[in-house]
Amino acid sequence: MILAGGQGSRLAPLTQKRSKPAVPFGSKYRIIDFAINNFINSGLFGIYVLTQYKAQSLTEHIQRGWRFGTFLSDYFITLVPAQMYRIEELGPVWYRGTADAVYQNLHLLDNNKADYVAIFSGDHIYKMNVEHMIQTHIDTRADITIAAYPMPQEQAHQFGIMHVDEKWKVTDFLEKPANPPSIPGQPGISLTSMGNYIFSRRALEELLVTSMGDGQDGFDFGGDVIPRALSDGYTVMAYDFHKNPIPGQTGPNLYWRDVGTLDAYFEANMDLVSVNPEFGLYNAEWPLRTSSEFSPPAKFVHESDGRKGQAFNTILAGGTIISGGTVRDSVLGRGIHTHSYSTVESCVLFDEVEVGRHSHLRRAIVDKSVVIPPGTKIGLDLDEDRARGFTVTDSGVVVVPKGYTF
Ligand code: ADQ
Ligand code: ADP
Repeated sequence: MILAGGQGSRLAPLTQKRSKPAVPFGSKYRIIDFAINNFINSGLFGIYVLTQYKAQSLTEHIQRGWRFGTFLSDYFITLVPAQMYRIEELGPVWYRGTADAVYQNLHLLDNNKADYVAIFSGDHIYKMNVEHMIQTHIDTRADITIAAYPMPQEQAHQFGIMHVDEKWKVTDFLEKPANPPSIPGQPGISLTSMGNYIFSRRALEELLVTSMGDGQDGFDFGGDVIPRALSDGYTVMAYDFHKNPIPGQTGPNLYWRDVGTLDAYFEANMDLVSVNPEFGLYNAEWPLRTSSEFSPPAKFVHESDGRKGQAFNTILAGGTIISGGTVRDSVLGRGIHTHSYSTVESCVLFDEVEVGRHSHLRRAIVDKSVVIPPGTKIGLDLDEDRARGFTVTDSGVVVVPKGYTF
């Protein structure tokens, strides 16, 4: 099960019309693609995607791009919007939180005779061999296994924090504590929950029925179900993400990003166009699939009068035309058209953005379907950008919302 109902309000305006997992990332991907690829590359082919908030874009992306064969009934990616299956018991409520989203769909487990259930967040950029985590869960005879990522203490207050013993058995779980405690023996480092869980089926059913039934402490895994599992004596293990083996990749698995803020989102995109990215897109043993849409080949146009269409340290997708202008250090989606004498530097352009002649864009994120008129400057005078109603982040990244008209 992939939890994909998150609002992602700190990513606004990119999430004004779509949920966080549907936000484009890295030219042709959507954030949710990384979670789905983790499941598929781990040999897990029965996938439910639980959606709620502004799900239309996500729904269309999954329907268009992610389909298995039609005759193998246990190979599926199925969208599960909130649909009040428990209205008689709960009244007319949507998913009240992450655990409630699963609780309201527990009947799906009966369709699949599942012994173990992987419940993963659809919000993060990373590679993870889920099969290895499941095997570890089985080997340690855990009821619940939580993926764990060590992180500097000062950044950890936005996450669930685990205390573990020497065998990484979880002894305490604190959801977003103001002062995150450090791992015993490793001062300054906290062990954070990645929001990815393996549950043994019996434990999942028992815990959801007791904790969602009273709803005393909320309806989330981090805030409610995991603390209750500990107090009720279930075996909860932490799984060391750094030891997660990815085929075709050597050394510890280090890359996991929440991209929950515009600055984090921007930096993660810029990493992809650095000379040696931390996150590799080109590992043939860990293919990163996404919806394949028809688009013509990308084209670079060099005019005989010397106008060069050129791009450096840039990734771009089909249908893009770089005509007589320069693009550098940028992430371009599908169907971008940049015109002569334009400069695009350190930008993230979503699909169908047109950059007019003599325009200059620097450190900007431009959402889908925006026509930038000739001679426009974005990211050069931040006061002017604010006056136009653009979002300007703490680090000075300018965000132009979807469909903005100048
Ligand atoms: P949060 O970051 O607060 O903490 P949350 O908002 O609960 O995460 O979202 C987790 C996942 O569930 C996301 O993928 C989101 O899209 C999805 N989601 C949220 N609300 C949903 C709903 N009502 N229905 C369906 N899906 C929903 C969690 C944990 C922390 C952990 C961090 C790691 O609670 O302990 O550290 O994730 O990022
Ligand atoms: P994205 O920008 O994420 O690529 P699309 O432009 O493909 O999304 O839109 C996906 C779907 O989302 C559309 O078919 C439409 O139904 C819905 N949608 C997008 N924007 C709006 C809006 N402003 N109001 C209502 N629905 C919208």
